Amino acid sequence: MSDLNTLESEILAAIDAASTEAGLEDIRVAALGKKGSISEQMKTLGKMSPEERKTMGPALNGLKDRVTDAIAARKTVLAEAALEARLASERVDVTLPLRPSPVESGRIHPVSQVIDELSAIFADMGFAIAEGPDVETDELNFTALNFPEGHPARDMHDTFFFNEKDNGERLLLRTHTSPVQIRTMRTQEPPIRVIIPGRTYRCDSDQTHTPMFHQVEGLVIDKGSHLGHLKWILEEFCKTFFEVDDIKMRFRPSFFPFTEPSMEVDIQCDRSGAEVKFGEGDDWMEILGCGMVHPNVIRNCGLDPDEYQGFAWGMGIDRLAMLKYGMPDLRAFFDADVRWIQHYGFRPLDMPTLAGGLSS
Ligand code: 2U9
Repeated sequence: MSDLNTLESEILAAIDAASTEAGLEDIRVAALGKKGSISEQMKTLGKMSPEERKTMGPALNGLKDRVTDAIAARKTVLAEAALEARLASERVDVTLPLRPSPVESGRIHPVSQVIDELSAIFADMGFAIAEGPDVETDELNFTALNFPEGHPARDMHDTFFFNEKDNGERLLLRTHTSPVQIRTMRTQEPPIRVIIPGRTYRCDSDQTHTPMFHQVEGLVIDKGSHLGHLKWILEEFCKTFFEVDDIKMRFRPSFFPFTEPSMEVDIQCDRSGAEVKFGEGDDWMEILGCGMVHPNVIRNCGLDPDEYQGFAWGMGIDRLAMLKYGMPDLRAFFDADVRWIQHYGFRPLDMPTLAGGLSS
């Protein structure tokens, strides 16, 4: 029996000293495997007298159980230690600053930033975002929008035309994103609530005009839409975009072929300091144009103006960026000068959201 006690002490000591699961497995095989030290002892039971077996049987089974339990307990300890070591080695501290990488050095262009911001704002109001081609037909860019033949906007000095096609059709670079609203009204059943951000082209170039610029137009077509809805939408947009709690707006009569009545909208600002401030001051800044969609335009899209009505608005995205972020010259937007984008650009991971902040 003392031999068994000695054997047990030796095996339990080896189990406690095991530092790896593989080493523990070797100890298990050496003790409990086919030729293990305890297994060999078990094999002698068959040659013992009944009297001896009465004592040795329970003694050997007890030894086997205690060694088995000790191995299982040590295995759990080693497995937990291995997991802790792995977790420690694979831990990532997400609060560490980004390593200098393209994500860190790249910048989002202010035009892209403003498109993301206004898309988040109007999406929250239930607007879809529609797109269309930059190369448009004369019909979609002018005629369907109630521009009469001979209208000055149709002249070459304002619009970029392509050479006349064999079938007499003249393609052009769209002068506004309005053709996309026409496409939408001709393909989608009302109610319609869309905004169309995109590139537009006009033959113009100075500190505040470039041949290619960006516009966003919005359109609502429904059965009971009215100017009160338009006013609310524009007020909510301006307050959220300029990140002010309140903002005065002024609606002045104007004229556009595609809207009647037409209005130009100014917002309250303070230009007395180095930077223009919005939502305060006694000055005014023109920000957009809008109006009720002209019945002829509704008719040109196959809808009955006695059944459907709506309103639309348009604003310059580049202008919004200049007003909000203070760039002095529109031409620099498109010079692809990396110093300009490093200064005025936005960090790619700072995605504008209403909840998280537009220009955080
Ligand atoms: C449809 C019907 C009506 C879009 C509108 C304006 C007023 C407007 C200018 C603002 C500055 C263009 O970027 S800008 O130069 N736009 O003032 N745009 S209403 O009205 C539409 C559009 C499509 C079918």
